[in-house]
Amino acid sequence: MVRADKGAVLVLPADGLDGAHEPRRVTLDRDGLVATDHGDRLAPTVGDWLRVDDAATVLQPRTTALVRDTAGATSRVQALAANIDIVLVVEHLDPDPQLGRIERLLTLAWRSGATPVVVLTKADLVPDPDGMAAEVAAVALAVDVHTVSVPTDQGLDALRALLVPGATLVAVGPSGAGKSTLVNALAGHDVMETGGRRADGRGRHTTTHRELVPLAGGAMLIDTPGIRGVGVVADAAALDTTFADVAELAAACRFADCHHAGEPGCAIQAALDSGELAERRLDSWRRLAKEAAYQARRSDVRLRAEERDRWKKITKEYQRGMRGPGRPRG
Ligand SMILES: Nc1nc2c(ncn2[C@@H]2O[C@H](COP(=O)(O)OP(=O)(O)O)[C@@H](O)[C@H]2O)c(=O)[nH]1
Ligand SMILES: [Mg+2]
Ligand SMILES: [Zn+2]
Repeated sequence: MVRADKGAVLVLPADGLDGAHEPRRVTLDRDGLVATDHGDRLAPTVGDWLRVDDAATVLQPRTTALVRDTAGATSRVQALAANIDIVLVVEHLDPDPQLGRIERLLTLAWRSGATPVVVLTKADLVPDPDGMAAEVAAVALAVDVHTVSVPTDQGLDALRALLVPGATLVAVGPSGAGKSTLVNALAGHDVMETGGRRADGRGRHTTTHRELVPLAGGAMLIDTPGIRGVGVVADAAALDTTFADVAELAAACRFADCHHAGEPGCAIQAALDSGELAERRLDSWRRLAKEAAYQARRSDVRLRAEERDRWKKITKEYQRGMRGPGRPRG
């Protein structure tokens, strides 16, 4: 599916992903859901494959999914993009990149099952982009970090190399980072509106929807609006990957349940003291771990509530069955 469009989604045929085809509308049910082969119903998202025929529209299983936690008393996750191969974590060099935000988006990216790549934009606006990239690389463990500038075409070839036929890339990052500008540069023409002044002078244009852009070479790019304070979906494995250094230290603490708050034999405290681990990095990890734990608890509450509702329904149906259809009571 290419994008959502008021109760419908726009889809392209599998053989029409060359950037030269017009998408067609497929209507959804009233709740905006479609059936899956497993009998449940899900909201389709950008990057999803739908099997469309006269009888039904069926959502195909996802290989990867970028999901975020939605606000609310009980947890629900929302899929931001599906079947992606690479998550471009886009952050500007000017103003200064925010390391905590990059760590948050890397956790989101690792959780998706796709490979994250960090893209630092606006290299033309700072005197030492490489030095800044090295600082970011120090917190983006095992992740490629690219610096780019669209006006000077700097660093873009490294990203073009990722656009192999069939590959799907999604750009995430704060509003104003330059995601849409990057998508346009990689597409070779303007497909997304960017934050520059609008021709009619009515302020800035920012991306408000997620959209899949099929490229002439056979790759696909998904642009997203700036995701504000995205909830990290509980995933200890993703956190351990993003913060492999912290996880490794924690595993070396004397007590397995060490809170790293002054206990004897705390490897994290030792690393802080020696300067091997930055206080900022530890705080960032703590914050995300706390959010993940909170999210996991809410998700438990939701699962229990769903299970209860399911049993209520089954019990009711069973009782109705015992009475028999339409048989008068008493
Ligand atoms: N100097 C410079 N400006 C850029 C670059 N990339 C994007 N911009 C500007 O940054 C602003 C926000 O870009 P936009 O692509 O809309 O950001 P988005 O919200 O992440 O999609 C626009 O005014 C762009 O022209 C870059 O590499 N260099
Ligand atoms: Mg945009
Ligand atoms: Zn410890």
